Amino acid sequence: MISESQIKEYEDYGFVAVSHVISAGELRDLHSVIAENIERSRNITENDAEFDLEPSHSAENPQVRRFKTPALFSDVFGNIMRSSKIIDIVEPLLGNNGVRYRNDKLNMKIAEVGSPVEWHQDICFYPHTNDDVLAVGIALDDCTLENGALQCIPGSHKKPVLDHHSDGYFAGAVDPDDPAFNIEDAVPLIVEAGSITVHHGRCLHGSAPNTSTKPRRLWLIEYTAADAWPLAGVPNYSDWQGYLIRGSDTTKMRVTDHDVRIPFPTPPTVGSIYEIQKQANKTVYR
Ligand SMILES: O=C(O)CCC(=O)C(=O)O
Repeated sequence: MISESQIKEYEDYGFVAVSHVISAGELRDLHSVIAENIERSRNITENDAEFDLEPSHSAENPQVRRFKTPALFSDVFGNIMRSSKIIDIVEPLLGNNGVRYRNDKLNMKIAEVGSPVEWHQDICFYPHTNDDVLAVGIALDDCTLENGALQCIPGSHKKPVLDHHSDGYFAGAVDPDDPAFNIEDAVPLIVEAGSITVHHGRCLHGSAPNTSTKPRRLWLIEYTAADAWPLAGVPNYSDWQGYLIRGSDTTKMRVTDHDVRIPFPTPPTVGSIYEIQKQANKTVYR
């Protein structure tokens, strides 16, 4: 459950952490699905529908940077994605307008290797008719500054959305020299394994490389209000209906006035966020 003061924190800052949501048994099950999939990744040499690989990945030393949509590939992940304990937290944060799953990904941040994620606002990747869009981060390891904890800028969700284009292409990252971006304002979300974080789709966030000897696995699940429609269209309407988790299905769209640019034209390096951000001219971590 989420308390009134945590809801207020989310509204004021654009992010909130909730402790002890995932049990030790669930963590064990999630870790064991991950271990099986890392074994499977030994046969993979290129990014595909399930795996995004670190540049140093090999069959001998498998290094998966991201598992794509584990909630759709694994019941262990899928059951948690749909569980009441997560949806009860998310529902009020989406304004009690229903809850729809959008996408999920498990960012692995391997010890001493894990790639950074440049600063961005998620809604720029998938603008919707309203901005009741958020991401839940389920900490599968303790998240620390050294292993690349997610960092957020408080209040950024209430400010104008920043430019995420470079050289005329969508680059999925803000220019660190943008006068509206100040990394000094960043707050690291230091949480224990089993805790969750929630950040608003407009919240500016990023994370540094993992320089520690411990992994930082963060499973991010994106949810939207049931009446938020993706401006890029719905690729498969029956999947879309199946992704409604709470509330009633509707073909009505709620439109609010917001200022997001469409993420086109796509850059030549299209793919996951790590590939898209290669398009950015200036970055914080590279
Ligand atoms: O894994 C992280 O630290 C952040 C990931 C993120 O923001 C994203 O994948 O959109």
